[in-house]
Amino acid sequence: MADVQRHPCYDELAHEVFARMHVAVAPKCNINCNYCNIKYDCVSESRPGVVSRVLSPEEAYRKVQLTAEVLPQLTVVGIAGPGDPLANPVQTLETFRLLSKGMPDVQLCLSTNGLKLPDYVEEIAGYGIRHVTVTMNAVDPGIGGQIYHSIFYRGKAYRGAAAADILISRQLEGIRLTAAQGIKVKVNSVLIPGVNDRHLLEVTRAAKKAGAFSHNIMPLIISPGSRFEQDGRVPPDPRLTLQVQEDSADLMPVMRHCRQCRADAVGLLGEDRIGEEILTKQTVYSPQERELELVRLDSKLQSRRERRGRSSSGGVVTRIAVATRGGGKVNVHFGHAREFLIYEVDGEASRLLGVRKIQAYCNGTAACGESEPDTILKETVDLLGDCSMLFCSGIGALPRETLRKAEIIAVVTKEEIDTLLLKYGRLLSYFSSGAVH
Ligand code: CLF
Ligand code: SF4
Repeated sequence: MADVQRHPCYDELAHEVFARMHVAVAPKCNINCNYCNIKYDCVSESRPGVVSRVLSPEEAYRKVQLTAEVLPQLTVVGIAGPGDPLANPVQTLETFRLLSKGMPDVQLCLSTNGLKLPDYVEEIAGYGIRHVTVTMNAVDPGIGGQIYHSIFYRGKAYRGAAAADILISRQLEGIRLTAAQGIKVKVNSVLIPGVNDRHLLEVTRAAKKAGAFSHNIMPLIISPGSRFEQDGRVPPDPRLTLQVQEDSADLMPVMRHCRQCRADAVGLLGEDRIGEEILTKQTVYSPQERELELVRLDSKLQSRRERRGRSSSGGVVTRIAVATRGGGKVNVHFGHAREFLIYEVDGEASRLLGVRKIQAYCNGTAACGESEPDTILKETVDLLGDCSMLFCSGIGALPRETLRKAEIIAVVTKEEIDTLLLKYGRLLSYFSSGAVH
């Protein structure tokens, strides 16, 4: 099996079929990002750095074993926090040691800020870790100094640009050394409007030169209580995120389907099941049954690859929003959606442009019974303003009408996304081309 084909983050189509699990064994961090506050814990919020409980390596190992028995599509186990995994090297490496010895059929994944990455490349390679992500938001210390408040390095604290200078050189060195081991290195960057939006192309260039394999540019999520919240900073407009991603995509592959997961996320991307709930009321798979299920999923993925692999007709291009919690199907009611996948389609081909996160419109109050759209509905419709169609598993009269006024057709369906994109892509292309008068 090739390195990335069962990795839901490294392979875009694999995320519809295969699941990942984060084990939160790393509580401490050695840097202070201005958008982060790792003390804040809220299970209804999805963002990096948040967990419900920190596990010991033994607890983490046991949890992965139990989860693999009920979630046969689990192929990747990652350590991504809630602090920095390599600022907690004993816990992180012991967890990887237990997993590499006891569960050789799961791929191991590490996500780090990179400050200590050069010190641990040998151990990382030794435990068979094939995927490493480095979060690198700048390659210019002046810009980095606006993003990192401070770092703690070799017993000393550094601030601002001096901190960023050390961090950036350690990140680039870590990427070079890790990639030289044949490990797939992905770079994550947080897009911060007014700070690094015009600089991320430089980050892509530097990451590529150092040996990284892809770049994941994620819109800023501001933690409550963080310095950026106090400064009144705001997340980027989705159109800015898309533009920055498109610019970088000219240089190297760009990840479009990141869900900015919690440090204890479990499941398909977009369908997180937190805590113990996943371990209850599930069918238990033996190792042989798990292997058979994985082979079945490989062939399901292969047929999706063939369908998506069609080449573009070069015809009229239009955008479609999809409400899904994963599995390649439309399976979320408009009012419950916390994110939409945005696809670009023409008569023959489709490509994922990105994920747009929103506040769910239906919050248990009487919003659906209102006669006028509330702020959340208006913001959601505005966010989808560049789409001509929306697929969801259900929708109320008011949101449907509000979308219609914005010239977005809502289609209620539970079909496979691939089939729908092809069907409606052809239809939209046919009408937009002026074939019908
Ligand atoms: Fe986890 Fe990260 Fe590994 Fe994936 S997440 S450590 S590479 S297994 Fe994935 Fe989540 Fe985005 Fe990370 S969707 S935040 S990129
Ligand atoms: Fe928070 Fe991660 Fe930055 Fe550490 S590296 S401060 S955990 S966002």
